[in-house]
Amino acid sequence: MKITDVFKFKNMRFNRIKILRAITLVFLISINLTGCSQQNINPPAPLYPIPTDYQLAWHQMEMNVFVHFTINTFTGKEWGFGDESTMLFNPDQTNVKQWTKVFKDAGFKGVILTCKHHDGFCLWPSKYTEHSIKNSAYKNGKGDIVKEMSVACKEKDLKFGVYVSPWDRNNLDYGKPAYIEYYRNQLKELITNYGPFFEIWFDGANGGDGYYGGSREKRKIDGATYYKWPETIKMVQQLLPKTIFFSDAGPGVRWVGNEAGSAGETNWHTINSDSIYAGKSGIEHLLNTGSADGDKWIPAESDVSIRPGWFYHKEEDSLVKTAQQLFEIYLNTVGRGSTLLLNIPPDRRGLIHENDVQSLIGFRKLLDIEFKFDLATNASIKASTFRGNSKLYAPENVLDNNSETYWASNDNETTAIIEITLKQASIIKYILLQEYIKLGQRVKSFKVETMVNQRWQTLVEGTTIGYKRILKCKPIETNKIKVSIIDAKACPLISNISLY
Ligand code: FUL
Repeated sequence: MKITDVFKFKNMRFNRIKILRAITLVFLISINLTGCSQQNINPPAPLYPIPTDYQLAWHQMEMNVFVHFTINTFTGKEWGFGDESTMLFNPDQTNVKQWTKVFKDAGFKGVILTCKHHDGFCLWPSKYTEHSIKNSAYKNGKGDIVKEMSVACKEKDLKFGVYVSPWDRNNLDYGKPAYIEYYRNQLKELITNYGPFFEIWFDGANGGDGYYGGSREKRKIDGATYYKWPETIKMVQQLLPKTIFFSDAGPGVRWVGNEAGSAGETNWHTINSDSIYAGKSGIEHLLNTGSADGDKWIPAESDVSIRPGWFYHKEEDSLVKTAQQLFEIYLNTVGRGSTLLLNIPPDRRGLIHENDVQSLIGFRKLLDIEFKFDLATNASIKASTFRGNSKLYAPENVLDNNSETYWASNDNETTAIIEITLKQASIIKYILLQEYIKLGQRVKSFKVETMVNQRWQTLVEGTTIGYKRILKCKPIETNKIKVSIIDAKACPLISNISLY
């Protein structure tokens, strides 16, 4: 071999090493540090129906307050007949700032005020009726509770919504087409003077009899057709495009089917809307669970009162739900993917009663103690699969405290296992799971296991997860948790797992 050949050979070897290095570099770049592929993986397709932006914002509110306040507060009734003297309404120490402080301190995000209950009395000086606050003793007829509340909510950064009872036992025209005009005028009046509202409550109740401008008779309406809801909703939507409409049938959110603060353990945010309407009886179970094959996104709202009645009654002062009872309600509503609408009625002074305040302070304390520290923070996590091995869908996303990121499986996979290993063994009492519902609700069945003496033991089992699921378990010390998705409508997307 000539000396020049030796150099050529050496150069060839050198070039080969360079090429090899370059290939290795490209390979290393193509995988990230956690071993995930960086390739462009298609995101999961939405599984319709999916929530609108404002329904999503409503889910995220989680806890709102209902405020029932009217002449009933002064007569001791729950359903006023409609013939009560307007002068009876006189909450002479009213301080709505006390209400909003109590609500805000307890962690509520929005307030829905009964501007008009079934007795027809209006808490604002409506120009369409004399049966209102303008003819009451309150501030000599110069008061306006709806105004006061809309201002106080804004000051405390609470969203404001209204309840306007369709059933009106005072109005002469109730049951006739003219009343629908009256009702719509009142809605417009409220929206123009006090809007925007995050939610409007259309109550389906109708007990028949009433004062009705003096006729004192029974008036039954056909709940499916009388109110002409589609047109009323269209009218409101033109003025307030982002308002959530509550009724048994939505279209924004649905009634949960009971007033006990109990959402379905199986709770689909979807339901078939053509089979339901506000006030339809016999559909309570359906409303409670929703349906997996529902064609509309109409999630459940759980309305329940802190007291036995919706309105304040002195004899119920000792019957205010305790902090522990409120906490259980929280687990059975928010913990089952529903929004809690807790009624906290002002008393005859126009203040939230001391007993209610004490319960709410205790409730807040319990929430803060029980959910103080997420034990899954800094844990390590792995999954049996993740979408295209892409970092975008890696299991780490469920621990990153970011509701916009999520773990996902591949399209054809509807079962999967996620395993979390804590830095050190800790006592676990609650498991919190959240689906990435922006792309639809998917999980039909899951279980959570824990490692005890080197063996997996089932801790809890469930059906739906949805926006949020909190499962209480027997306190157990462990450093390993396994979440198995057993069945799903399409590839599951989990945005959060927390352990407390
Ligand atoms: C029901 C009404 O009849 C009650 O009085 C209360 O307002 C509750 C929230 O809805 O349908």
